[in-house]
Amino acid sequence: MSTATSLSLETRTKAQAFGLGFDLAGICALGPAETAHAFEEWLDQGYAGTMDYLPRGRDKRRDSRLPVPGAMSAIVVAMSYGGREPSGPVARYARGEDYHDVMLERLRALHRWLDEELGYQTAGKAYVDTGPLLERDLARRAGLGWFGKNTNLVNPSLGSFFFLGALLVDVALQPDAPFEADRCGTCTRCLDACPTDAFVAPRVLDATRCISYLTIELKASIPEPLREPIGDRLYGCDICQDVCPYNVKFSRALSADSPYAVRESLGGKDAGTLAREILGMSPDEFTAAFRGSPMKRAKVRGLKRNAAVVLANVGTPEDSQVLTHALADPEPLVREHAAWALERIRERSETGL
Ligand code: B12
Ligand code: SF4
Ligand code: SF4
Repeated sequence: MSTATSLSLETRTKAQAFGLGFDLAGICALGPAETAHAFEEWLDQGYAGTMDYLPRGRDKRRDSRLPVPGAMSAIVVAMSYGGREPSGPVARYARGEDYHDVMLERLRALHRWLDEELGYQTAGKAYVDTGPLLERDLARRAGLGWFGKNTNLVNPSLGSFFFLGALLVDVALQPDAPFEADRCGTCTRCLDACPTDAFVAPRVLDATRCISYLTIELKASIPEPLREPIGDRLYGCDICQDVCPYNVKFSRALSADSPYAVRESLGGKDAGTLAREILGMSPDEFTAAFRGSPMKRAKVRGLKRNAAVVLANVGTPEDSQVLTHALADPEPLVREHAAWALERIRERSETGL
């Protein structure tokens, strides 16, 4: 018997996942989510805000056997998106190619490989934030890490700057041991660092206060009291991960060929430069600049809204021109934020703040 075939299917599957470029891989059995109660309570408190897809998929999220009928196991993977690059106006996860596309393609390749290994077609489906699954719950069960107090899944030797994905299959694979330890200990750095006080308690995030939600998921006006704490963040936020000692110590530098390396349209541009460029973009220019980027999610109107908030916080009276131009934007959302930003810049220049 060759060495390759003497290894278990589970070991070979994980080796194949590493070969496809994933940084962590583990297996868990599907079933009721152990943290279903935390999810339910979170929804009931209204912390999901306008993310209606979360309550819609409630039942399936509670039990991971439901999304794919007949599925028994999940092969859960994680893919690093760096962490050594400087923090900036665009969250690290969104600087390069869209992780949904990159990871789904690789998970589907893993599925095809599994079918070939087994010699028959298995039923299964790949998910990367694309369906009703509590991905962090699955990942902890598959041994990939623990729930940090900032709610992110943290791995002791990779930190938390990684995406999660799962391949659900109708094959009974031997599960890995779940990650039982809580390695946060007495640390509270993430909770203390959040500029919008979005943590209600350790591991409970009021998403409606989170900059990531406000700049990406929220389609409407950003509540005024939260605009200033957004600071220079144009899209997403990394603060509660930047301060985590596990990221400080164990996050990785992106390889030169990583699909998550920063795209040209973002380059090393500072927040003001980017905000000005975005406010001046036509819909076609926006499409060209952000083709294949996760930043498309906010749409041009959402990004212009965010850009106005950023300029309100870091801009100078010289930015009045681009903001005045935005007062004629076809979107009322953009006009409203531009008007507010002009007023803020005027106030700041008067008070010298
Ligand atoms: C909705 C959502 C958001 C919302 C809400 C986030 C949140 N914390 O709930 C918003 C828009 C704010 C958001 C932001 C971000 N997100 Co997001 N998001 C999701 C999504 C689609 C669902 C998460 C969800 O179900 N939330 C509901 C809450 C209740 O669940 P939870 O936060 O996962 O918490 C679980 C545990 O913490 C535990 N738990 C909760 N309370 C308690 C209490 C105790 C005592 C215990 C023991 C456990 C426990 O149970 C919960 C349910 O399993 C997932 C993809 C997916 N399908 O799972 C991505 C996902 C969680 N996001 C991801 C990322 C990368 C981000 C950002 C880093 C992006 C950015 N830089 O801007 C930020 C991080 C902000 C943060 N501190 O969490 C990654 C996280 C990877 C990781 N290492 O954990 C995911 C998995 C997407 C992916 N496929 O990679 N996100
Ligand atoms: S991502 Fe930013 S705003 Fe959201 S909880 Fe973390 S530090 Fe707070
Ligand atoms: S900063 Fe501290 S408390 Fe927060 S996730 Fe990291 S180790 Fe846990």
